[in-house]
Amino acid sequence: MARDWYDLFLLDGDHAPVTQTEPEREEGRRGFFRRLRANMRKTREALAAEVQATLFEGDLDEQTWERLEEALIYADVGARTTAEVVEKLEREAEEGALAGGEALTNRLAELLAQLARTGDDKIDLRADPTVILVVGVNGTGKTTTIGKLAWHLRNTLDQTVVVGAADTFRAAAVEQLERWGERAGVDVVKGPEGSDPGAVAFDAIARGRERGADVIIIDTAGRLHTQTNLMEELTKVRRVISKQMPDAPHETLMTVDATTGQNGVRQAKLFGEAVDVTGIILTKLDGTAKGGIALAIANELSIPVKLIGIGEQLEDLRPFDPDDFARALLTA
Ligand SMILES: Nc1nc2c(ncn2[C@@H]2O[C@H](COP(=O)(O)OP(=O)(O)OP(=O)(O)O)[C@@H](O)[C@H]2O)c(=O)[nH]1
Ligand SMILES: [Mg+2]
Repeated sequence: MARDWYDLFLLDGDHAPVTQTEPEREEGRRGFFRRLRANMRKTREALAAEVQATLFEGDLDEQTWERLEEALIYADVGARTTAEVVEKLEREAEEGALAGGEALTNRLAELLAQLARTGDDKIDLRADPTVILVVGVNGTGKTTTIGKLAWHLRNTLDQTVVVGAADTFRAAAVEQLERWGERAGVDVVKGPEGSDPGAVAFDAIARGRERGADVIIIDTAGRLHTQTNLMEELTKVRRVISKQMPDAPHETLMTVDATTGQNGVRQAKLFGEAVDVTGIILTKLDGTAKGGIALAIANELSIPVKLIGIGEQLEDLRPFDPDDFARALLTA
């Protein structure tokens, strides 16, 4: 069943944060899945209908597998991932291991999830404090995601959070983060407009340490992976952080907008080279019929997808669970 927040974060023994009973957690997980299915409606309607039509009707022949491949590629599952999965499914079907549309659909979901699963998809919060740097292309959802993440850390896991507004490019960016800070009940550290983003990151970490914060999250200005000078600026922010705290940033999370499709894979590669991205947050999955991109990214990059955004509400940021995700896309 779905991963919840307690499954995503690794916390040390002093924080025994699970305040819910097992049945409450189960209920929460079921709720997660229902909402995931509902919000992924666009992809599900496009993909599940086609998969059902292909796997439930008529004989399995060459055309079946071609049509299935087309449907998966249309949903942006990616050519490589699609080919791997369909080939396996075809082989297993020929061996007679899978009888009927339902068995085939379930197995397809399983195979997709297997490819998308990486061993290392937790967020380790055991460092004291843990520093999380958030990067990504303009408008991909960095600031709102930080707001939601801070809210969950504080309200679900009882963590003390300080957020650094190192997007010093626009005054509106700092105000946006401050509004989120108020909503989440966390401190926001800012500098004057146009100040050096590295200096703000430095101050945020200093303040976080002073206050005994558990987690410090640094927001950065959006930039294109092709803007060399801005990518260098990001490398510098990262360097300032590591100088101040040797193992930091403990996580560098990158937001990727799912509606940009395969371009997101390219963005992630280049950001990864500049700042050693340790996890992807795939946003706006609710707004696309091409939600298969989550599976392509998870399989084709060696960077795990840790969180997904499936809408604009607080509950719409959640841990990524490949099994649930594949099932939510394929079952009508
Ligand atoms: N539908 C939907 N909208 C989202 C999601 N995540 C973020 N958004 C919206 O995307 C828009 C941009 O989000 P921001 O958080 O400002 O993006 P940003 O990366 O900080 O942008 P810059 O700082 O300008 O680079 C906002 O309107 C968000 O509400 C999501 O998962 N689903
Ligand atoms: Mg922003």
